[in-house]
Amino acid sequence: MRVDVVTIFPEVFDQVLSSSMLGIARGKGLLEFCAHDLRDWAIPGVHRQVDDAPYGGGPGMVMRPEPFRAAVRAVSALDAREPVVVLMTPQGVPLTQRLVERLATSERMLLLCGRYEGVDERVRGLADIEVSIGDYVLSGGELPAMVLIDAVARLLPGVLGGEDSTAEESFSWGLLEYPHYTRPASFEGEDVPEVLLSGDHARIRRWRREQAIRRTARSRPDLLLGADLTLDERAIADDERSRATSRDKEGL
Ligand code: JFE
Repeated sequence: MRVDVVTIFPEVFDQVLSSSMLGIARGKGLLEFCAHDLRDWAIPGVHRQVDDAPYGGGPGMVMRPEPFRAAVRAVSALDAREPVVVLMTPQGVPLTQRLVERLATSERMLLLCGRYEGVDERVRGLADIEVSIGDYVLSGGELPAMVLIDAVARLLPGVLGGEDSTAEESFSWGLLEYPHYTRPASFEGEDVPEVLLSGDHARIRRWRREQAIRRTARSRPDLLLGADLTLDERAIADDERSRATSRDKEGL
């Protein structure tokens, strides 16, 4: 996959994208990445301006549409593949694993990062999709773009076992992960659950599934609406919810 980013801070990507998994993916040629400076397409003048005051008044600055328009044209033309153009914004659709999986099947992405109070409304027309990484306001689109690249890159075939995870993931789809343990078997009085040392793989599988359901019921009950649970598993989830309710009543 090829990923291009348009930003006024291209240098912040280089460090993150050369480290760890992303660096290895690039080294293997599975991920091509290029960050472009939006100011290369700034309004001509000494200040290389990319922003201006908002029409209608109000605080802060808004990013002008012309540099983004010119950048999308020029960067798109650097490769024959047609990119999926993604605008990072708090007003976008939420980034979910399902959306990450869909984006991972594309050959090319072009990510647009704003700053200041955001972008002129006409920049939205350049994008195929607007994506938010969560309901909090960051100072620009660069961190969201890095989050998106990381989430997509680890799914690319050959990157980090980007294929063989399917069996385990379908087992727990829509649930939080079960608890993991490694050595030592006993740590400051906390022991690894006996079941994991038993060698009884059917029992381990049942225990992990139950733990995943209980965790999800505790921290993310909203996810249970979309999860495929048996009647017995629904009962486990309800049990965990009633424990939460009695904790609440006791003020804990
Ligand atoms: C930009 C900003 C004031 C935004 C209400 C460009 N998930 C997510 N959180 N924050 C962003 C994305 C994000 C993305 C792009 C951005 C924030 N800002 C800052 C300032 C109001 C804003 O929108 C500018």
